[in-house]
Amino acid sequence: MDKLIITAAMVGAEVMPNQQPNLPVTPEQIAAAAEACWKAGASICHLHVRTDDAQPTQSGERFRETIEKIKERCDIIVQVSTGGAVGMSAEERLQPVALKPEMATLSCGSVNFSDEVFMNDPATLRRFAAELKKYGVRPEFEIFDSGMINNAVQLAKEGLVEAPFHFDFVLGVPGALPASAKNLLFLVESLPEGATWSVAGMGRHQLLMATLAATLGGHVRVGYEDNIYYRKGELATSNAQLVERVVRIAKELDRPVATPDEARKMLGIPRPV
Ligand code: KMH
Ligand code: ZN
Repeated sequence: MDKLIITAAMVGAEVMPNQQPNLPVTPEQIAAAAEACWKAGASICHLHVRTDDAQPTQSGERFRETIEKIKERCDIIVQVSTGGAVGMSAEERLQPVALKPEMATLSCGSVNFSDEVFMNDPATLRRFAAELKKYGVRPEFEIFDSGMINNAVQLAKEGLVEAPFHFDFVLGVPGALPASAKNLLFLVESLPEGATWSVAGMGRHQLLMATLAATLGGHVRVGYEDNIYYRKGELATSNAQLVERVVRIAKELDRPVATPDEARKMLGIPRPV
């Protein structure tokens, strides 16, 4: 098995400080959280940013400031979100891509998202893929439901994305594919040859999905974006606490954890100069 890549999704666009008081909000808080997750064993941070009053924003300036602060502290791979928050326009969502981060997400289809719809029609997918290609940014395909794998394969057929392909299964969003072992296995078996994958389980599913991925040779995403609890009724004290638990599980499974440079190699990301 490859070494285990752990992604820390520390902020997201939905969780608010009144739900998780330790949610990092300012660029300084987010950078400190990224460093703590990196120290704990994360090699990628999946990045959303917020305004000072904790509202989700895709402001290029806010991303630039946050990424600079992260890079002052550690060499973790920065993966910007192009998903942003439900309802944002494509222009808004694409702003951080022009900063040429090492990675960005590419959501592979429209999906019900709690009581709303996260819109990613075919034209949007092509546009986002072309924009990532233009700036030399490696995509991570976000898969909320099984048909989305095929949408990613279609982008490859059209030459809009290039191998090696990395998928992230986001399982357990209300309205999308539930987080279960059966669904995860089906998704893994549906991937194109040679693709790597991680799983982000929502809420209480985060721990089980992470453990399954570590066991099956996949990779793991944890953090407040997807889950604010350490266990039932007990809020996690930090994003790093959630990373630390995955590292302990990996250790017990005899699966070494990848450094950022090892993850870059696996994902086809050139080492930053
Ligand atoms: N906030 C979700 C609507 C991504 O980061 O690319 C979309 C999302 C996916 O979080
Ligand atoms: Zn996200």
